[in-house]
Amino acid sequence: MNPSKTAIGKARYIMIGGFLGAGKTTAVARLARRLTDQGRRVGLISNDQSRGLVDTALLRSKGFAVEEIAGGCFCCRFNSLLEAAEKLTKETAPEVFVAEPVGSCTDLVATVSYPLRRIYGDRFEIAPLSVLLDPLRAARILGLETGRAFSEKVVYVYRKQLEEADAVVINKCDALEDPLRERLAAAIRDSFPQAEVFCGSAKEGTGLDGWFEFILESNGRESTSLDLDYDRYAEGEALLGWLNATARLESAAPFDGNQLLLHLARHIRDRIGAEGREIAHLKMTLDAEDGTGTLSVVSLVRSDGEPDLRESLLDRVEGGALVINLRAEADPELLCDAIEKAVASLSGIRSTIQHSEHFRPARPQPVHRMKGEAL
Ligand SMILES: Nc1nc2c(ncn2[C@@H]2O[C@H](COP(=O)(O)OP(=O)(O)O)[C@@H](O)[C@H]2O)c(=O)[nH]1
Ligand SMILES: [Mg+2]
Repeated sequence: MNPSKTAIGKARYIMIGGFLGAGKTTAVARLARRLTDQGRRVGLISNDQSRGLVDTALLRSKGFAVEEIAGGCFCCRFNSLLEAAEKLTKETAPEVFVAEPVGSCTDLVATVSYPLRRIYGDRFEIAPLSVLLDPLRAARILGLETGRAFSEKVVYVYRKQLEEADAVVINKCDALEDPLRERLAAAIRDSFPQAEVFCGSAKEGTGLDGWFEFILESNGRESTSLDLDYDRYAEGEALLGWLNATARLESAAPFDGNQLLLHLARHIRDRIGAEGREIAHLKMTLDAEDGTGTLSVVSLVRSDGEPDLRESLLDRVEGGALVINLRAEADPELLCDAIEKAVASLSGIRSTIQHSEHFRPARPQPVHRMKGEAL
């Protein structure tokens, strides 16, 4: 990477998109670590439809400067995005911003990249838009594999994300057989020929160099104009139920916080799976608040998957703060019920839910929407 490619006084703005559970936050952390190790200043921006984000807690626990935009996606909270960048600039003067949009969001080029470049081009240098994907999810959606999938309107949003990507990153290659990776890459090149295709593992930090070079050195295309039906987009997004909750756990006897999160994840999965509903991403953190800054973090990205313990607490704990973010193609009431029953199933642990909200995302109403310029 050549730092001199960033124009003096301008910060590079990199957006890493992709559907829920694709590995965006893992990739953001990986890129931020790479840049930090090179002595470059980085500011991260997380985003969600509501507050109390696992992603923000996870990225902060790694020591990065993070601003969170809650209550709507970047396109609908465009001014909050600018404020977040300003706040980070005051605190740490980042040379590179890395932003993670909401995983059910699309039309980011028209509503975020173009407005940033055309109105605030003196402050930001806009990188190509990346869209990460989970290979098994993508293989099911593109018809390469059978298995549980989302309904057609959710798939519409998923495909639109890929249609506007400058770079498609087939993530999780560490857990992927070569033949499927090749079939997937060929299907993506065929269906989304505008995109550069990369394969790598954000989790292991392997195979990412070509992609990082692309987003750190190239500029996004100016010609993309996504043909998007906002009614279908809104309907697809609203099929996803959303739940964010926080709870306080207390126990007289020390317990294993990592096992507790895995137990909760399986309980929630089984309840939602029993209704034939598909989980997009369930993620939870347990912060023992013991001053060490370590967290237990568990994710689950399918109703027929196994929960992944991605960060662990080393010692047994006597309590702590539990954060739950659940997104699934299901009635939000079902999500709420699944969470309450899972928390109630914890034996010997007193739990108090402190904050809980569940809803369907509202229709996206972007602040700006700009067309690509004809080549
Ligand atoms: N095997 C594997 N798992 C990954 C990789 N990247 C992310 N994950 C896992 O995928 C799940 C979702 O990751 P996350 O970064 O939160 O996805 P996001 O919703 O797109 O931000 C977590 O369990 C991660 O540990 C990868 O490269 N390989
Ligand atoms: Mg994330």
